[in-house]
Amino acid sequence: MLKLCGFAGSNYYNKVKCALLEKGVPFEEELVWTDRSPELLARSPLGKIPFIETGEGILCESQVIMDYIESAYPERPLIPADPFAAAKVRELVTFIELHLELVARELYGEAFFGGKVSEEIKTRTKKLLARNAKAFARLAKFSPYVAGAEFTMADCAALVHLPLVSMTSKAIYGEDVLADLPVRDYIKMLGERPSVQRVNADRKANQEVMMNRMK
Ligand SMILES: N[C@@H](CCC(=O)N[C@@H](CS)C(=O)NCC(=O)O)C(=O)O
Repeated sequence: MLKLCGFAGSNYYNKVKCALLEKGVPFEEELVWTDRSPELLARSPLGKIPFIETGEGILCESQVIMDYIESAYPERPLIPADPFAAAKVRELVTFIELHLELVARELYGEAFFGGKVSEEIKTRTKKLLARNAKAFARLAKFSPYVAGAEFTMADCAALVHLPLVSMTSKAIYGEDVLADLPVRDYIKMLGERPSVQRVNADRKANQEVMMNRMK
């Protein structure tokens, strides 16, 4: 059986978990914190989570894991069969992660963990986020799913990353960089899915554990 390793407070972990649940792939979870221990680095070369254990070995990088799951378990696909439509879904995932989540990540230290981010980084990130959010608005469909009529792996990504980007920009700049998009209604709609309810419940429980560890 596949083993998903990491912690449920992580957005990248939850993207993979959402896909496994949506597809009905049996899996177990192992709670792994990112402690940079030699044991962790032996399993995940950068000490990042998530990674998965398969019968053939370990895989890291959430999008690689998503693609592996998709080809190893083709039932209940999260990507269209048509090559161009499939590429449009992957384009959205890349766009959300590279141009929104990774940019906002520069600010997480201050937004969520009591740290301080330099004014220089805040100014640079603000410009980038504003530009990238406008570009994302040109790509995203929200009709009703982020890539169009079907639930796809892009929704697994949007579900976990977009609220973080909104929360971060609100915390640091006092305004939601995604305010012009129907993110709130979209996330509410996704919240009706059993997979999303499980992901959210486990995330909340894990976040409490995480906060207690940090005390
Ligand atoms: N590109 C990676 C990003 C994963 C990632 O950033 N994970 C975070 C948790 S949300 C992590 O492991 N952080 C610890 C670290 O960077 O040392 C993926 O898609 O899996």
